[in-house]
Amino acid sequence: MPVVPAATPAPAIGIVHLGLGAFHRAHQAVYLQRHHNRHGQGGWGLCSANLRSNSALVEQLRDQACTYHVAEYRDREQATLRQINVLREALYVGEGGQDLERLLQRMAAPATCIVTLTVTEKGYCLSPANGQLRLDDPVIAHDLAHPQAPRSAPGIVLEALRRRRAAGTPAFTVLCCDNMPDNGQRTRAAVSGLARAQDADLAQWIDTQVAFPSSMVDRIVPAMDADAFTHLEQQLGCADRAAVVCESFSQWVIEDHFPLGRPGWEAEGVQMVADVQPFETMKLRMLNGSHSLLAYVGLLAGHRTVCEAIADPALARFIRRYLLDEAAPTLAVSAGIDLPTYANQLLARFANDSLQHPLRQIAMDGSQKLPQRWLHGAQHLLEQGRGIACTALGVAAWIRCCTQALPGAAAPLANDPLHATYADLAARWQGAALVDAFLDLRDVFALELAERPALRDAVQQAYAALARDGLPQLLNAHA
Ligand code: CS2
Repeated sequence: MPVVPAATPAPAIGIVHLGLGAFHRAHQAVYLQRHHNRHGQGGWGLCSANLRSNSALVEQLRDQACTYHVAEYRDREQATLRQINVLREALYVGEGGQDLERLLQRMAAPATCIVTLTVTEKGYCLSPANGQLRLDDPVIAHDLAHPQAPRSAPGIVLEALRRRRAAGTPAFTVLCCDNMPDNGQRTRAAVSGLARAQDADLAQWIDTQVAFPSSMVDRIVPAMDADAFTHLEQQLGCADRAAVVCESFSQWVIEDHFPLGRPGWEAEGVQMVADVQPFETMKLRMLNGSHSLLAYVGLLAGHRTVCEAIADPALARFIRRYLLDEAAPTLAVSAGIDLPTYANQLLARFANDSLQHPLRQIAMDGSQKLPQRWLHGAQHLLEQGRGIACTALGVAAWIRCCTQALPGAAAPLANDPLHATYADLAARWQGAALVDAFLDLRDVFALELAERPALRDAVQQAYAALARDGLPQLLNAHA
């Protein structure tokens, strides 16, 4: 199998990243590595911080001088193993972490030109339905009380910007790489919303001085588990406990607004554009929308992974129908891409069985994901007088997964910021009343959508049909 070695010496740090997880290591770091390998001297190195409870990964990386491997699988037979050395420093600022001051110093340093983020949707502490900062979020409340010892991603960015302003250092550019609509604007809303609640002058400086370009990121990167490490060792002879496995496909579209400069990403295939929105909406509704649909419906059907679920012919037909009838028609501008071809490529990517991508990983945090993946599109379809049968079945399946034990498991899904609320609703209601209570969750279903009888009817019907007829019959009806 081809191995792509890393050019030495490693580059100096110019980018600080928040959210040192598998996706960052297999996406942004790979683009920077390719850039560094091409240019040798003068590349851009990374200092990356983990904000959640993964101190073990940070320790592992430190033990191996922050170098690691990325295994890119085209299919079972063809993989490329890439050596990464652009990661220069790994920090841990989650619970019990000691590196916050180090991180803030790095972010405030004049050599840092860009701060990038992959902290997942919930890491911005915004209401998923309207994108406003949740001042009642406990982490935000903490950061308001202790602005110089922040815990949230927006709080950390804000404190670093405060230090730069105080030192007369120009602001870094903030580049969000999470799957949110208008992700640059949402990140700005989080950071400047927090600033406004503390210091009007600082908020004003942020509004005028800080660039928040949007970006669309795409690469399927399952979380690593014991099986994945074993597989990597047996198949590729790579015994690296900080390695990541991913598909060979990768896409990155970025709004070109970097006042302090940026890597020459375009040479590595990054699309630098004036407006990311068409790409972002397409990816959120087509890829992520069908991923979530596959996750909830696939879990109810008793499947474990994406490749297993898409190998089920009834599910594959259902997902294709969603893509072509309920996602593609909502995309006014198709980003210059032929949507039926894009849909076929997605189905082929999902079928890549060299990746074991757990449906549960995609199903987590549904409250944070559903608005941009399904509901904005559903609103559009209903405005056009079109049907939303696939989306409605998705919502019904999501409610089931959040409130009833899954096939082969003892309990419902539990990984969502609204988990306690779901449990409470499930204890009080059932059937149509439970569905109504879910549709009344204002952080998920915006009032404008929730008030539409066509939405409520479609979800109620799908939920009742699931209980009455069962999933196989429903999926057949969609064929
Ligand atoms: C997935 C994404 O976990 C999820 O919710 O839909 O992580 C997906 O794999 C990536 O966005 C692909 O680019």
